[in-house]
This record gives sequence, C-alpha cells and structure tokens, in this order.
Amino acid sequence: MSSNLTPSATRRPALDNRAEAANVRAMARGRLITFEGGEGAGKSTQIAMLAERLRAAGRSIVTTREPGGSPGAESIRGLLLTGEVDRWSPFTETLLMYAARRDHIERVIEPALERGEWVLSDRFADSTRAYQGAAGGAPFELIDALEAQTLGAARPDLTLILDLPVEVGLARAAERSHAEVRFEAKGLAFHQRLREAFRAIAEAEPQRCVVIGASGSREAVAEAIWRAVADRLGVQQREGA
Ligand code: ATM
Repeated sequence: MSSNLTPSATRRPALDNRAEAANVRAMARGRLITFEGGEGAGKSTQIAMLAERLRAAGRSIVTTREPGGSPGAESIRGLLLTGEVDRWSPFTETLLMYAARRDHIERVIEPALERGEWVLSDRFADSTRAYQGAAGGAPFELIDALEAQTLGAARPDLTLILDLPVEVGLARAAERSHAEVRFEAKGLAFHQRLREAFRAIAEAEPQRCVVIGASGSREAVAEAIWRAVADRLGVQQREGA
C-alpha cells in the first residue's frame, strides 16, 4: 500500500526529471518585476544587480525602463522629460505616458513574457498614479480608464518601491548631470506627495508591493531586494553562484 503513495516522479531517472522541468520552464510565462520610487533611489544600479543575480539563478532577463524601453517610447520620453517644467499639463503627460507604455508593452514587455523571460522595468504604471495623479492632480478616472484599456495582461507580479527621504533623493539626483530634469525641478512639496503616494500604493496592494528602504549601502539594498524576490517569486540561488 505504501509504495502506491510514492510519487512516480521520484522513481524516474534524474535526466527525465531535468528535461521535464526544463520543458515546463520553457512553456511558462515570464514574470514582470517593476521598480518604483522617487528620485535618486538608485533604481538603475539595483536593477543591474538583481538582473545579474537572477541570471545566475538560471532566469532569462530583460531590463527596460519607462517612459521608454522601445524606439517609439524613447522618442516620447524625449518629449516628456526635457523642456520647461510646465511644458505639459499632468493630464497631457498622462496621455503621453500611456502612448509610450502601450508601445513598450506591445513591442518589448509582452513578447518577452510570452517567451518566458523575466522583465525588470525601471518604473511602470504606478509612476503615472503617483506623478501625474497623486502629485500632479490628473483625474484618477482617466488613469483608471487608461490602465484598464492599455495594460492587457502586462500586470506586475512584484513591485519594489524604493523609499528614501525626499531631500536625500533630490540631493543624489542633483549630483547626476543630465538633461532630463523636468520632474526633478517640480519642487519639494511635489516630491513629498510622490513619496506618500508610493507608500499608499504599497499599503493598498501588499500582495504585489514591497517597500524597500533605500537609504543604506547599495549592497544592503540589493540584499533586501533579493530577499523580497526570493520570498515572493520563489527563486532559489544556484549553489556556487
Ligand atoms: P527616471 O528618472 O526614474 O528615469 O524617470 C523619468 C521620469 O519620468 C521620472 N522623474 N524624474 N526625474 C518620473 C517620470 N515618470 C512619470 O512622471 N510618470 C510615469 O508614468 C513614468 C513611467 C515616469
């Protein structure tokens, strides 16, 4: 009787099991991990570090960013992030963000997920809720409607919100020399509303979001991120990696 309870897979040769596992992996849809937060939180460094660790754990990784990530969306990024602070209203920004996002989803994110790859995106839909909605005052009805019509199946499996005091983030961002300063120039009160908005999103969706304190060393932040990814998405580091 007890032999009937032995899982049949444990009696098969190891090679069969490995081939089967590889097949299941090849067919499975990938995962979408988004990084969110205010300025100067170190998202791009952390994305590069997580990508390396996930590759070592055997995952195929695509790293990308918003606004941008596809040629068309990168052109829209140029319109959004340069020029006068009041070049666009928050309403118009929302429409441009969603035009860019749809192109990015159609051409980069969705094909990668279908191939079974894991996509790490530097910002995604929560940024529109926080920047244009909560901090900018664009109507949430507009954002809800665009989300419902535009995202399709591209919903984040995990969102890591990198959190740090606004003054620290803006000071770090000011050290970088680049032309994309439209949002950095929006002032302290705007960035304070942003921080609160991201925290509120995390509180409203704790099953999807993890807030990561980003004030520590990059190694400490990377470790907290890895723990969140391992816990939530069940990744295990390969021995020796
Ligand atoms: P990064 O600086 O993280 O690359 O993001 C570009 C800017 O785009 C960022 N502000 N700054 N500086 C936030 C802004 N942004 C929005 O306002 N709404 C969005 O939906 C996205 C994706 C980005």
